[in-house]
Amino acid sequence: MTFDLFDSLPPEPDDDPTETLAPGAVLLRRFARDDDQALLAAVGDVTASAPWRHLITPGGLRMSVAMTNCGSYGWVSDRAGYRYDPIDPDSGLPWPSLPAPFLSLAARAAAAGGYDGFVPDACLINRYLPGTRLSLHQDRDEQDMRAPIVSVSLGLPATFLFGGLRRADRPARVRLAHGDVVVWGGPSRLVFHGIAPLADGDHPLLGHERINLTFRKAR
Ligand code: MD3
Ligand code: FE
Repeated sequence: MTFDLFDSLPPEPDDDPTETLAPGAVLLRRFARDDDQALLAAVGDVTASAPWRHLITPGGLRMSVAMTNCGSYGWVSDRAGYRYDPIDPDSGLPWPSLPAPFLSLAARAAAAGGYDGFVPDACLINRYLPGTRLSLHQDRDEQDMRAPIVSVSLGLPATFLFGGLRRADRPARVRLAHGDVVVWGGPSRLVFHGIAPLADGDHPLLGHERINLTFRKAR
């Protein structure tokens, strides 16, 4: 007998904006649409203080995703490893604080996904251009795995790769479009996941870019 995250899910209509992808993983389609301009203005404020950068993996490879952070902690990677750091290593200053529209959206989305009282202390912001990819990984640098991660997709659509609890589990493919929010908690908190190489396109607000926000409780 093998345990399969995708077993025993009831079928749901495709136009339902709320879809359970797996136990603990809830897709809220277009949930952030009405907030897109406020969210993107706040991303601009954050990147004015903490500019986009390409982190180096512990193995010495430059990530194709450009990243920055806001909140009390930022996720960083370098030759020494992965960690949450209260200081932006590029500036030597604390990361910009979480903008009000970020906190509001994260709390509303988490509640809609079944997590009341979610207060993130970190937001990793990822920027994709055509061809950018994010290889299969787990998010396991956070202290409290009972807290969910809330992700917000903006701009060009992406193919999200949604695997299982083992790296070798073959990932399902889920399209994430502008304004889509996913709440990842419970049994889905430690699944392997990634983003397939971004296809080119032209988004009315973001042109050739995709931006992803992930709200986390790091400590
Ligand atoms: C499932 N970001 O920042 S968002 C990441 O689109 C990350 O930039 C991707 O993976 C992106 O770590 C995917 C969806 C996502 C984010 C975090 C998760 C799915 C997750 C954590 C646990 C399980
Ligand atoms: Fe991740």
